Amino acid sequence: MSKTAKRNYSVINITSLLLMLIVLLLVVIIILLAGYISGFSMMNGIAGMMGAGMFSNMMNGGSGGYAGMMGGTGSSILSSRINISTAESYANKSPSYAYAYPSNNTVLFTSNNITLVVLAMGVQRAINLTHEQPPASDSNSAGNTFVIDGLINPTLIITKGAIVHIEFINLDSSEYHNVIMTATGPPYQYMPMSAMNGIVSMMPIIQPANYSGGTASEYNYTVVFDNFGTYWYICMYPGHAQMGMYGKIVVE
Ligand SMILES: [Cu+2]
Repeated sequence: MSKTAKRNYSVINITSLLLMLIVLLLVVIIILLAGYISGFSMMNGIAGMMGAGMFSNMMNGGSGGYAGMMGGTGSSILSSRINISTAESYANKSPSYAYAYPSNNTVLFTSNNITLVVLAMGVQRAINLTHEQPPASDSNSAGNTFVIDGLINPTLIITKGAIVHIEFINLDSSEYHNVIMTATGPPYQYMPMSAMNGIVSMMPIIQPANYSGGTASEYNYTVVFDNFGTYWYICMYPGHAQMGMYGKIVVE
């Protein structure tokens, strides 16, 4: 009797913790979206809180807790602008240590210091840029995709302990996107909150590219995969991961 009660109590605690995280995430996403739309300059601090503080502390297993939220190293990693033509050239360019295999849609990384350029865009633009097809999981013609080293939503094979410098660029003409890493695989819901379970990295959702102005938004952050296993990179914008905007990461 008392055992059951105890178990229920701990389940409630975990549930409320998850709820708290979800609410916090939603609030930050909403504030960020509002900030980008209005060009509100205080976004530096909030982006920093999200990108450099809370989640990177969690992911590094830092004992700092929420100290990063106060530190605010945000401005140094806030999204910057990149020329669209430069960004598009990354669609078919790979570093020497990245071996892309179109036959099984896989990229093998042989370095333990990796620069990973992740481009976000609609599936048709991805096909036009890469001349490759998306995997079956993202066959929806209205879907959104990641382009990495010339492939669409490829499986990434990286070495345990590798330092991964992510350069995320939103090349979509109309949609907001981001890329986060998580241990939770598909299927994802419209609001992909299951991804919060086993979250490895987090970043703000960033605005679409300005094709008439010729620039796109870019956001950089670094992840270290310290454990063997399977992870996923996904877009947290509602509906995108559900429709297939994700790919697998194998750490071996
Ligand atoms: Cu997206």
